[in-house]
Amino acid sequence: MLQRINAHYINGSWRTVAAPEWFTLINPTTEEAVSCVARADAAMVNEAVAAAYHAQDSWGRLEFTERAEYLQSMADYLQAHAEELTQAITDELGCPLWFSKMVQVDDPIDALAKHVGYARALEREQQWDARLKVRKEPVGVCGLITPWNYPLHQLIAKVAPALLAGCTLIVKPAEQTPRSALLLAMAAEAAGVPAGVFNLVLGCGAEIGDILCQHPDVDCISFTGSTRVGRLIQRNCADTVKRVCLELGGKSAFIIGQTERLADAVKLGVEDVMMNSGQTCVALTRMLVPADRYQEACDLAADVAKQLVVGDPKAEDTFLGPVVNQQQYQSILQYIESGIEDGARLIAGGGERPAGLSQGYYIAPTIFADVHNDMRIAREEIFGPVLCMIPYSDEDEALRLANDSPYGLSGRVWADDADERQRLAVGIRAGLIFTNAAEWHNAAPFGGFKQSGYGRELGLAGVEEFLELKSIVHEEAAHD
Ligand code: TXE
Repeated sequence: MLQRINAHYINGSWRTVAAPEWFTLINPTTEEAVSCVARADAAMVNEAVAAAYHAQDSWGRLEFTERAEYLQSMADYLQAHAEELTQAITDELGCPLWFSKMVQVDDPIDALAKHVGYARALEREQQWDARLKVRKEPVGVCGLITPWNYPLHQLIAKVAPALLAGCTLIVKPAEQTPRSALLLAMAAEAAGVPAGVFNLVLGCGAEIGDILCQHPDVDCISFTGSTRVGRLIQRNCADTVKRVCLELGGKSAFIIGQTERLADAVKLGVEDVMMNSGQTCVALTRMLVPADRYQEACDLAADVAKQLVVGDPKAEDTFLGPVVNQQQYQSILQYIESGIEDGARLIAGGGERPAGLSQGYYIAPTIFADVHNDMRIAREEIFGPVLCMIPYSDEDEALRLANDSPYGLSGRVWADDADERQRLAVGIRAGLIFTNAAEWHNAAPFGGFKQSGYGRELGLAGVEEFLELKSIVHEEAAHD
């Protein structure tokens, strides 16, 4: 029995489309259709924009600390529904339950709660000198378009700073993963966020995206997704001169320098790429290793990959579930094929469904050795569990290879010596660099250099993306 989802949250109430077109959600583990989602029509999207437009003034006038209280209530609601969120994300995306809980749910709730703390650091108005006051005001009505790979995280990274800044929203989540967005709308409703401030429309990216990008009453589009769609959005927003924030793809490098802990570094690098079945924009998909330790690193990497358990996302020991859908599955298999044709050497995996799995979009952890940085597998974002091992001769070459990419989203450097780590971290042109075994930081401003996009999410910088500066210059010494 297919579950039918016909729910859009507009102007503070739940709405259905009268005669909807539906899209079907397939569970990537079973390949069975599990639900149908009604697509919002143009009239409904326009209504959502009108609601956001009318709610803007009064929401924007609240103090940061007043809006932060709503965020805290939303975080509390999500925390109370963490179990439901975890289950929903695993069903839609196929990632293991433990990963859903830790990374897909607990982490974004923590990021949302961190925004409550930023309110105190944001001052509405600053007096620069006797004549000049500079105010921070919300950008206005924002269209937030998010992808499926970290569904709740991607939403929170935009919704939390935009609401805190005083913007009103039309949220358009990925077609594949609507349920965390529905729960987030319920959180806004339960928190008493005023009508029109948070609007949610489910539907087709191109259709809704075009309306939002071209609408004269929408002031800003914040998008996370493919570089292809990011370019389209940028063009589409040109006529109405919107503020645009783009968080796009990556092909990040992990430079391993001089270390006595090569095995630890390689294990971390392999697991980083394989988690979420490689569907992570910051995945370290190119491992750069000193030439004199290349063979050793390849052997270690292949061993780690072969030990990672691929299978049922509900089983406790599973490290990788399936990839999200048939389209991604085919695309990843084609990339693996192209790597073989270009002369790279498979040392683990290779695409075939691992033994014992008869259905589901599973791909075994795959590692290529003898990769040249100009091969397609080293240049394009595969968005699957595929790692390229690349040797380098000295530090300059390591940095040249790391930076020889159209992308610049993230990177990691590993070295025993602090100076070497610092030189490598500073040398990589990317927005987020980890050193040694450092973990994700929910307050670190996150975003890309080069074709990985522009704008930042998370941290105070993420809130600034949704603020305008207004300078008020007085004739003489400012009063009051
Ligand atoms: O992304 P899309 P897809 C990359 C990754 C992946 C590839 C394709 O390489 O293999 O993109 O994934 C909405 N106007 N990333 O096809 O199409 C769409 O509905 C406005 C990297 O899923 O970019 C969804 O909400 N919006 C990435 C969102 O855009 C449009 C995460 C992303 O979909 C639109 C995901 C349009 N014309 C994929 N067309 C990352 N940076 O983390 C679609 N959308």
